[in-house]
Amino acid sequence: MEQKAKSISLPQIKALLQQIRAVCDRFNLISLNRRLEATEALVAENPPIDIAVLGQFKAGKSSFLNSLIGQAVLPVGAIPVTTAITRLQYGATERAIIRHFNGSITEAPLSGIAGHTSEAQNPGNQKNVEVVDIELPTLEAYAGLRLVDTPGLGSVYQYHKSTSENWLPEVGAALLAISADRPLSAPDLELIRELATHTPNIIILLTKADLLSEEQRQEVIRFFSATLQRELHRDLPVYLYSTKAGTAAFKQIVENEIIRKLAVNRDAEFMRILRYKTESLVHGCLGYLEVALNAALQADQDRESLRAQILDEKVNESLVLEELGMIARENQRQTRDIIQTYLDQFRGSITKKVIKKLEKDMPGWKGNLWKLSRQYETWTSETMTEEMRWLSKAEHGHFYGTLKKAHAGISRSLEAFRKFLDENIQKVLSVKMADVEWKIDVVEPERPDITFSKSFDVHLDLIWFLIPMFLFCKIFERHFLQGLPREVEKNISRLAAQWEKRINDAIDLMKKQAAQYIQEELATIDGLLSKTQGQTDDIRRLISLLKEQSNQ
Ligand SMILES: Nc1nc2c(ncn2[C@@H]2O[C@H](COP(=O)(O)OP(=O)(O)OP(=O)(O)O)[C@@H](O)[C@H]2O)c(=O)[nH]1
Ligand SMILES: [Mg+2]
Repeated sequence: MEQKAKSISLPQIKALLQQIRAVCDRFNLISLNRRLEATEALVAENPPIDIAVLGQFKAGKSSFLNSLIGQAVLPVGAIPVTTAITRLQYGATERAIIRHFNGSITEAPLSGIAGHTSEAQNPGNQKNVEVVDIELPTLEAYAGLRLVDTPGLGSVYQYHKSTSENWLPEVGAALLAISADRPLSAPDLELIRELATHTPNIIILLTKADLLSEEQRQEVIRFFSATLQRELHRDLPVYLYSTKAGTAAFKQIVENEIIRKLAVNRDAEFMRILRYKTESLVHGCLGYLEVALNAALQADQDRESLRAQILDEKVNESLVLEELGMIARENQRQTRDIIQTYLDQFRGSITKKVIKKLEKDMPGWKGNLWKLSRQYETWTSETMTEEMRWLSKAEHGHFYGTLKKAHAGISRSLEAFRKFLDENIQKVLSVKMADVEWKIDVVEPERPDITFSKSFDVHLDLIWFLIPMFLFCKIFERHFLQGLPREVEKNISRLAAQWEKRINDAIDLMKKQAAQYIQEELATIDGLLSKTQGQTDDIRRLISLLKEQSNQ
């Protein structure tokens, strides 16, 4: 991980952090928030590297730091003492700055810091101290670093533990203080695991080394190494320390090999820590995204199965649409016949009527065959139009048979579909659908505009100049009269065709309306079932984006 992390530049880190921020916000990953904030602050502020001394209570953390800086600044004692995070860093003048949770900042003399950082003088941190910053001119060699004293873990004071744990995301390098007389407890291992998400620099500081013989020390170190390998599969450097005996030698080693190394390479080390934290955040974020992905996949699967249960074979869109089409077609096929058969019964009476009328009107017509023909044409057109209009107006109520049948069929089919759908929804989602009235309107067709013209088959009139009318007048009159039954039949047939078209159009309209009901209803249900749809792809996209950007 460290190897790969080196390739990420500061702009890439910034981009990744933004990405992680977006993911955290979107999926409400509160647990990553604190770490993310801390890392964002590192990028924004470029603060000194925090070398934190952490560990169980009474491990000798504060004593170690006092020894390291050569000044008894931090309160120490035989009972749990340190109660607030205390940072030591270089400053031109000696001073202590007390930062409170409410944002207020006060200064205190160095001799008075125990009033803020010790359990005895600030019990339960009732003074609301967030952090105490101590500046010492003697720390000039460590400029760019901060030595951080933390409240001990495992004591009766739970908030000591939470104070230190809350602060962990800030850690740059961790010195895990373990008292030589209590080598590597289970909570220490836990702490190492936790630290590994925050820093690449974890060092074990075996304190109170004076309590052990040289042989025992080596034994403890071997024990550390074996346990760490077994439990965490890793090696960690172990340093010995004692504030009671041989301190100078221990101190020199710690200074040279830990502190000074970080001070000299401060910028490179800072970047290394930043990369590590960012990579670790990516890792954490990916972990959550995998969970989110699984949940979304599960939801997709559930949704698919819900969908399949709701839209089973009884609630099948294409089948019901086909059925509607069939009902419509079946009725449309019969429309013409029904109308035609009904109208045919009027053929005889209308024929009789128009023959009578022609017989009455024709004698008044004058002129040659051409003129006669024109008059006959006009007469026929007008008479038929009037007859058909009357017929249409008086009888159209009888044309609606198929329209009514189609309406009944389509309505029935719709009702059945709706019933099955509702039943399935109730069964699968335990939701009772609101009663919706799926009413198919019967749109009464408009009456056709009945105007009939041109009705001649043979254009005798084209040869009118060859025919002397005084001889043939009667013959033509007979011819015209004989043509009338055919005219009536033709016009009735046209009327039937016009009505057929209108009625079948109306049936089509009903079918479309029904289909629309069904499609809209199914789309609504699909919409309900797919509220989270797209999540899966989206999460996959985020995962690959994060992996790509972080070279993971
Ligand atoms: N024998 C021995 N005792 C030590 C050493 N360092 C510290 N002590 C003792 O260990 C006790 C605890 O020391 P502290 O420095 O207060 O320990 P701490 O880890 O800061 O404790 P908390 O702040 O309460 O977590 C004190 O009584 C010290 O005298 C050491 O090197 N050798
Ligand atoms: Mg302490």
